[in-house]
Amino acid sequence: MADKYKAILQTELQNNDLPQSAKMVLDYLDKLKNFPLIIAITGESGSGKSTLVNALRGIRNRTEGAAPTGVVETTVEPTEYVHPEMPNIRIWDLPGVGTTNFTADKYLEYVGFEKYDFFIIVSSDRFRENDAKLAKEIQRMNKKFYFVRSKIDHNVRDEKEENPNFNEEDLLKLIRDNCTKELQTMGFESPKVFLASGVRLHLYEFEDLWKTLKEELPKLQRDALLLALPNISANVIEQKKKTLERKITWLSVASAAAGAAVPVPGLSAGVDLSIIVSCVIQCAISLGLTPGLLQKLSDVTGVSLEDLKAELKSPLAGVKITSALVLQVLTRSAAYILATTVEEGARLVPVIGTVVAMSLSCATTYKALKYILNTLAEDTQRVFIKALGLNSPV
Ligand SMILES: Nc1nc2c(ncn2[C@@H]2O[C@H](COP(=O)(O)OP(=O)(O)O)[C@@H](O)[C@H]2O)c(=O)[nH]1
Ligand SMILES: [Mg+2]
Repeated sequence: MADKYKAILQTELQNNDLPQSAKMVLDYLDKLKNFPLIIAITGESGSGKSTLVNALRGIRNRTEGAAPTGVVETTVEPTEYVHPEMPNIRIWDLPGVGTTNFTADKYLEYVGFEKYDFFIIVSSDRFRENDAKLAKEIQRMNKKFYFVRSKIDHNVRDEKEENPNFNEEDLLKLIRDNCTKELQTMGFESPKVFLASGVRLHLYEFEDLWKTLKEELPKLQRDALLLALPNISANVIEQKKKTLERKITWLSVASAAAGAAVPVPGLSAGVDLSIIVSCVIQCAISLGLTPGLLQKLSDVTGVSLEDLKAELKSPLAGVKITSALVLQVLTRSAAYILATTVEEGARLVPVIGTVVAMSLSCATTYKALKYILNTLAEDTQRVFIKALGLNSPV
């Protein structure tokens, strides 16, 4: 949590003004949820810009709501695509630099460069002069840019056809070195190029791009981007879990502080169920476990929805999350936690079934939430492996 908020919150808690503290935390979390991150995807026509826009939004080309893609340039003016689950993340599909007849400075003016947080310049073969001019102009405007060399899956496939014993690492190095050299001759001292495939984000170096963004973006944007990112690796899923864990900690404080007046049967009189429910929903969305997101994953990977669902163990995964369901799972998880925590378990729950009848402490609710998150994250890891297993790399 931002230090400023932390300090104020501490004071509020010391003064024991719980409703005020709850408001603080909720305001902060709201800010996090609504903090805008605006990404521009640019490059030559046909380089794979629109495909990358779709991949970042977790949807397949040519499905409903997807940015139009194809061999013919389809984007003639900047088009905004809102992330389907996180409306604060906006990805702009910009027209191909070469298609507009603008010089780099006029192009940037035309696309309204001020509003973007950073640019991704996509190229599917050589980086062209246009790309370099654009990058320099972006730099001159004090904005950040990243080079992405796309369609690497094609290069790998083509090379494999010609030489089945080829070494993928060698090929990737060759492509990377080539791109770097080109950009160096165009005046970039040590350009960073990320090799990627817009149709298979989990392969190659897309994760490295994300890691770089993580280091360079301000904290609020970093967390927003992480939670919106498709599950491209086990590591990304683990980091999502950690980020959500931090949110749970703060939401528990808020829930405990705000909930005093909203007692729910089975739950501590001091816990606000609506805050807990929205927290669980947010976890399911970020981890890609809502029915809609599982369907999209099935569309993107070609693995059937049934096969993906077979990997789910949490009763909150792949279903519509309601307050009643959350309460049920929460109390069941709490019973499990209390029963497996020797000291607490022995003292507090002689018979597991009675836990529903009694009130859960805020601390137990917090632990139960973390337990729920763990189970959801484990489901996500299994679904991720399943989704990749049948859709093996080229
Ligand atoms: N195999 C593969 N095809 C891609 C990739 N990126 C784009 N394409 C295909 O290349 C064509 C042009 O892509 P598009 O996203 O429309 O390019 P844009 O003009 O830069 O927006 C489309 O047919 C895409 O399906 C990629 O990384 N791998
Ligand atoms: Mg396009």
